[in-house]
Amino acid sequence: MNAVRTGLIAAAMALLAACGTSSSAAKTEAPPSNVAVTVDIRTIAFNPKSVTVHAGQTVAWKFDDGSIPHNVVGTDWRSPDRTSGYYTHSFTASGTYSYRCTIHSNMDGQVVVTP
Ligand SMILES: [Cu+2]
Repeated sequence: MNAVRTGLIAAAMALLAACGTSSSAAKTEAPPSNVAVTVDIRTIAFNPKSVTVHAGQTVAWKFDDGSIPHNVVGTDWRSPDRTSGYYTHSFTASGTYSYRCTIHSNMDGQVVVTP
């Protein structure tokens, strides 16, 4: 009886430890708040290649291409080279903003900002 109870407590504690680990990992990977659109960076491409948001909104890029590093470079903004996590940029004025990854020559995308 005591052995069963001890076993159950150990199992419960292991479960709690596992939950704690996974929830902190999930927090690290959680998308930033107040994001209108998320662009997935995968297979050496921006997916989708073109997104449309309203002025004042924020776009997030999710680095999701295994060990291949990428960056997001616009005319006056740029992310670090990364293999994981998120980068965000807010667009305040209407227009079409082209951007690219400077590591891969054919890797580009655009953000269309409408009023
Ligand atoms: Cu790239």
